[in-house]
Amino acid sequence: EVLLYTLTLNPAIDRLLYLNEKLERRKSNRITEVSYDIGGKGTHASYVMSKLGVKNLALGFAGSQNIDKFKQILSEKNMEHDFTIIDGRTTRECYIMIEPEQVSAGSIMLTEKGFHVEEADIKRLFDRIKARVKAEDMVLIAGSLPTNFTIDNLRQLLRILKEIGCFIACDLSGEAIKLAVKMKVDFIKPNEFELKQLKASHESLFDTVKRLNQDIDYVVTSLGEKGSYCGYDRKIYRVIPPKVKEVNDTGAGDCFVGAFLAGLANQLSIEEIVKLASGCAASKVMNKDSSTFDVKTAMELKQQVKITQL
Ligand code: TA6
Repeated sequence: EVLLYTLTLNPAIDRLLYLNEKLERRKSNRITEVSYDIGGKGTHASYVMSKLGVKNLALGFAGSQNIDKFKQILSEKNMEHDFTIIDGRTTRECYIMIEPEQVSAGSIMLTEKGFHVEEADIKRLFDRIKARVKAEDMVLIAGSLPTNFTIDNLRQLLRILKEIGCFIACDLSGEAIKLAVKMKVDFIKPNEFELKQLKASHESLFDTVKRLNQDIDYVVTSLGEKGSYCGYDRKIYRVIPPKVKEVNDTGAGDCFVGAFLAGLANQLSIEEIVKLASGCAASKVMNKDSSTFDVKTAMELKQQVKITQL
């Protein structure tokens, strides 16, 4: 049986701040409600997988100082996890400001940079991965890296996974995504900005997806209003998601990735996978916090996703 692992190296506790009006400078902006959610991209993907009934385990680092709060959120979300606890450190908080939907142009995210990890902590995590992950499994590495987790550390991690021979998915940015491309992982999800960083000067973004797809089986990217593109098996699919009432867009991309990998683990066709992922992400943006989506709504929205092969 395939087991999915998500690896969130720099997780967060999201503090959701709901405002009663549009955020304005030089003014007291009143918060009407505060709530907490799990943060960090791999954890969100795990939540989606669990809700879709796909067996998975959330791995990564977590600070000992606020571990109870962190674990409480994970258990409220019915997520299985085995985080490597870093003694004396605190898992970061990310602040998500959500304006009323009538005036909002998208949520505002303020993200702490996160804790420092020692070489010994990194080794403990890597040993845990070596002991658990098997060749038939799938591993998603998602989100930012702790400040002192270097590109060399990431290279070591990718080498370990390559040696195991599992499916490697990466939702990374900057130098990290460049390395993932160089090491020919199996799945990447660059956003438009990241795709521009990966593009050669003379290339169109579309040609970049095509080129990346020669070495990377799945290249999924969102190009804003143009919808998203999914490159698989030398074919590029354009995906138009259903229109929904947006309440909070935070975490929609993470939700897409989690559902996409869940679909892959369940051996769905590429069209079904893309529809499932778009349906789940569309349901996510209708929800207030940064992870929640509704399976039933997602299944309805899935039917409205439009896919064309380019
Ligand atoms: O994508 C949403 C989210 O996972 C939030 O929950 C927030 O914690 C943030 O992204 C973290 O992103 P980062 O790139 O800093 O790891």
